[in-house]
Amino acid sequence: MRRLLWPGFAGLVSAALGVSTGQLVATVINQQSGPLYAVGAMVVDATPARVKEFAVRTAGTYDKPLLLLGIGGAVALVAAVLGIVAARRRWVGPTGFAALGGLGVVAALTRPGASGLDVIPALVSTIVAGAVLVGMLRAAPPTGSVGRTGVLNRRAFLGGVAIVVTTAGAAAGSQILGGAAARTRDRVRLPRPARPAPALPAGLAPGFVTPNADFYRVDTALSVPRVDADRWTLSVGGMVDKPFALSFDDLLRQPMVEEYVTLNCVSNEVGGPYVGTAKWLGVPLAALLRRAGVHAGADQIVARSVDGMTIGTPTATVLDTGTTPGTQQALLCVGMNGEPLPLEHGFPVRMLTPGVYGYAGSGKWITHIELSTFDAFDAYWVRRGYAARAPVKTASRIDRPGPFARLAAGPVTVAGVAWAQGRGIAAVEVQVDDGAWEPATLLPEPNLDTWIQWTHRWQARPGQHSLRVRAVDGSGTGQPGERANPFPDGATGWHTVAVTVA
Ligand SMILES: Nc1nc2c(c(=O)[nH]1)N[C@H]1C(S)=C(S)[C@@H](COP(=O)(O)O)O[C@H]1N2
Ligand SMILES: [Mo]
Repeated sequence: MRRLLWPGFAGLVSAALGVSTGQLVATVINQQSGPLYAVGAMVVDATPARVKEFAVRTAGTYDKPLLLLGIGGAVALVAAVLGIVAARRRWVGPTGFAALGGLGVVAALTRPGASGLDVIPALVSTIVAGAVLVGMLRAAPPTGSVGRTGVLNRRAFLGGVAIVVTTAGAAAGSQILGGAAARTRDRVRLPRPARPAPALPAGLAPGFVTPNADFYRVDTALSVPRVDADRWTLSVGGMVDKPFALSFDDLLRQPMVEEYVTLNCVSNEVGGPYVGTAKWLGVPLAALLRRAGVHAGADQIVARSVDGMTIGTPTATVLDTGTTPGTQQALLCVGMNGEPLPLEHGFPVRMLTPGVYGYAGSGKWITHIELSTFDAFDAYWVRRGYAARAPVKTASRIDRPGPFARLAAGPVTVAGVAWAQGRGIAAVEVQVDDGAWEPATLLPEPNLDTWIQWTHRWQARPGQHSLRVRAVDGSGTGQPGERANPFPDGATGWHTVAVTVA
C-alpha cells in the first residue's frame, strides 16, 4: 500500500501543477484555451441539449463548477494511476500526460475561432506535469524508506505547498488579467441617448425593472469572457455591399437609443426565473445594417461572440422591430440600467432583439455580425435541435403568493407578471381551483416589449387551493394551456401555484 502512496501522490501533484500552470498561461493567451476550460467546453458542446437542460434544472448555476470539478476529479484519478504505473515504467508518466495534454490541445483547437496559439496552455501543462512526475519519482527514496513517515510527510508537505502556491498564482493571474476588462469597463462613460426612454408610467409596482445584480444569466462559457473594450472591434460583413469594422469608441459616437425591454430564455420553465426587464442603451442595429447595405435574400443575421457562441436572428425581424407603434428596436447594447453592460451580460457589447428568445437574438460579447441565410448556416442552439426562428410565446407567472405558501383566510393579493414581447398583453385572468376565470387588474404597460404587472384580489377561504394564471396577448390570442417543455421553441402551459389557507 505504502509503495503506491508516493507515486500516486506524485501523479496528483504533477497533474495539479501542470493544469494550474496551463490555466495561468491561458489567462495571457486566451482564457478559453485553458486545458480545463477547453475540455469542459468540449464536453458542454458534446452534451445533448436535453441533458444540458436537465443539468441546468437540477444544478442551476452550479452546473459549470460541478462540471469542472468532475473533469478535475477524472484528471486526478488518471494522474494518480499514471504515477503508480510510472514508478515501475518511467516512460508511462510523460506518455500518459502527453495523451491527456493531447486531449487539451484538441479541445483548445476545436473551440470556435481558435488560433494556433491556443495549443500553448495544454502543451505547457503537459511538459510541466511530465517533468514534475519524472522529477518526483526520481527523488523518491528507495522503496524501503518510503514508509518512513518523516520523509513522506515532508515531501507531502512540500507538494501541498506547491499545489497551493500555483493554484493561488493561477487565480491571482486570472484576477489581474480579468481586471483589465473590468478596468476598461470602469472607464466607460456612456453617452447620453439621442432618444431617451420615455419615463416609466406612474403606478408600477416595485420590481418592474430587474436590477443588474438580479438579472438572470444564461450562457455556455465556463468562465465569464473578459473583453478589453480598448481592443474590441465589431465587424459587419457577409452578404453586404460595404463591410466595415467599428471600435468601441466608434460605436459610442453613434446616436444612441434607450428603451425598456423584457428579455427571456427559451429554457425558462412555466413559472421559471429566466426572464427580466432592463433599460437598455445602444445603437439601433437596423441603422448599421443600412450602412452596410444588406443583399437581397440575406435572411439571417449571424452574431459571433468571443466565447464561440453563434446566434442567428431573422434579418426581417431586426429591421421590423420598432416599426409598429409601441415596439422597441433591436440594438447593439452598451448599457444596462444606466451602467455599462456588466461583464456577465456581455461587456462591452451585446445584441438585443425584442420579441425573440435570447438564444436567437441577443448574443453577448459579440465581435462579428455576418449577413447570411438560414439555409446556409445553423447557429449554435439550432445545431442542437432548437428552432431556428424563435419568437417569444405569450407567458404569465404568479409571483405572490409563493408556492406552498400558508395564508390567513380573508383578502389576499395575488400578483405576478405576463409578457408577449412585440404583441403586448391585453388581459390576464386568474382561476382559483376549478372556479371561473376572473380578470386581473393590469398595471400600466410602458411598451409592447416589456412585461406587464398584474394583481388580483382573492377572498381566501380555509383549505388547500390552487391558483392559476393565463394571459391574452395584444393580438387577442390566448396563452395556450397545453403543457410543453422548453425544447425546442419555448415552454407553454398555465402557471399554477398550490397554497394552504388556515
Ligand atoms: N455569447 C453568448 N451570448 C449569449 C448566450 C451565450 O451562451 N453566449 N446565451 C444566450 C441566451 S440562451 C440567453 S437567454 C441570453 C441571456 O442573456 P443574459 O445572460 O444577459 O440574461 O443570452 C444569449 N446570449
Ligand atoms: Mo436562452
